[in-house]
Amino acid sequence: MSMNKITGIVGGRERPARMRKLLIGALLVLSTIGGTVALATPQAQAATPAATTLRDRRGDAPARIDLTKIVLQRQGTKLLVRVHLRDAPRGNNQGYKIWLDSDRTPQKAPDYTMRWISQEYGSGRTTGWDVVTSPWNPYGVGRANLTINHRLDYFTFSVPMSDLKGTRNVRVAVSSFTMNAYGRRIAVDHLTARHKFSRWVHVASA
Ligand SMILES: [Ca+2]
Ligand SMILES: [Ca+2]
Repeated sequence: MSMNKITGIVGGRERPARMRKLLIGALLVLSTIGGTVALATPQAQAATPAATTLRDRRGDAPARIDLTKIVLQRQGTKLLVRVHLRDAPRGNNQGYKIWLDSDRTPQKAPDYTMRWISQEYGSGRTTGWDVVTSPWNPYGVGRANLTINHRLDYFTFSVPMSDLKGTRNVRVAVSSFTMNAYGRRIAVDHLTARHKFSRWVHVASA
């Protein structure tokens, strides 16, 4: 019992040291990136726009693909796109597609897409509403990362702002679907409607 207590205390005291190590590691990583360090200054943080929530009707699709809200938020050098569902996605029979349109490009079509289908995810540039793929990755060759919260009902893509070509405002379209054993869609939900963009959302200051 006493050993457990001592271990607990030592563990508690050790934690700040470990945190410091992690912070130093993070700073080293940041300093190697070079140009992006400027974004970590207090001025730049103060200018970061607040999170924006875009809502979709609740109950218009099966729970695991039922989009309820999409939250867009700049975080340093990344844009976070968090997709909230009525229930946590599980299993292999769900797919999610997200498109981003930047205000810095003249085309009305999307510029960038992220997708998570079954166990695979990818991201990249678009041709119309399709992702530009490579022979090595049929889901795209962009640099967005996926974080899945299996316990809670959301997942998050983080997109490097550098992939968005200096965009100040983005708009987003989202769709989700369930598939049968042959990969055929059997239910679909869209953020409001198919291939319909949200309003423009401010994500970066000049
Ligand atoms: Ca919905
Ligand atoms: Ca909907």
